[in-house]
Amino acid sequence: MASMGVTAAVTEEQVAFYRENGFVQVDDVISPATVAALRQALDATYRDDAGGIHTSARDSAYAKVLDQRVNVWRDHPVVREHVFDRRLAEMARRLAGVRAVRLWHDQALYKQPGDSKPTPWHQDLPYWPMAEPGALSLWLALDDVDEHNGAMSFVPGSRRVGSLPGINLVHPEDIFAMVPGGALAGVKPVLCRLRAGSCTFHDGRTFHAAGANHTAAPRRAMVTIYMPEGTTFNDKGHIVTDPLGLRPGQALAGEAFPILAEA
Ligand SMILES: O=C(O)CCC(=O)C(=O)O
Repeated sequence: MASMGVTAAVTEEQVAFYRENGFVQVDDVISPATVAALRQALDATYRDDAGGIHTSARDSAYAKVLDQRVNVWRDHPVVREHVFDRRLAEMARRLAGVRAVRLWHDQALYKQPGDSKPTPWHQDLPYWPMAEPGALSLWLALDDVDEHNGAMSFVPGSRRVGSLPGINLVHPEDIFAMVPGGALAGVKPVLCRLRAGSCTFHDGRTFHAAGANHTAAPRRAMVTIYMPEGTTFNDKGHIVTDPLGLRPGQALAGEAFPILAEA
């Protein structure tokens, strides 16, 4: 795939920003040609209902929040090439400050036009069967995103409150009401408007949300989730680990969770 005009690495400033705030925006990480190739691959996957695990029926309440397909890399070489991109994984490794990162899973996240619903404020780690924190997501915009079509917002520093109960994404609880001692009172969320080909990284404990898609076109995002090497299974049920028969305390490792970057 073409790689002209793309950001090669995160800067020291971006690493420092991520460490302080738990998220960071990195512009132009993939080329327009790669954006086009990923759009084509994912649009075909959605159109043909083939590729990755489709997590909900198309007409379900959840699909109005997120029309999600998990681990598309297993079925689509173009997506695999993107997910296995060492340069992107190296950015994640440096932000996390670890020796190596493995793939947890990828996910295509479409907000379909029509009766689109916002993604409520939540953390990701409570949904993941991981005993340790540190996993982070690369949320890649495949369309320009802003407040009209589901751009993401993040609460700076919110990962410091730790891992709270998982939020129901269809009938959401108020996550801010769960924060001990009102620790985030007065902290303003940051909306990240992105051009297609730009991305954000966020820690699994960082509070984030996205508006509904009020436009006539899908909002297409491709997410790669990295976890520090050595992250262990905590026995929580999850679509990715349920078929694997893992024991609590066992490292999430091996073919299902390949190493994507190491120092
Ligand atoms: O794309 C969205 O609207 C939400 C994405 C999200 O919550 C995530 O990537 O963790």
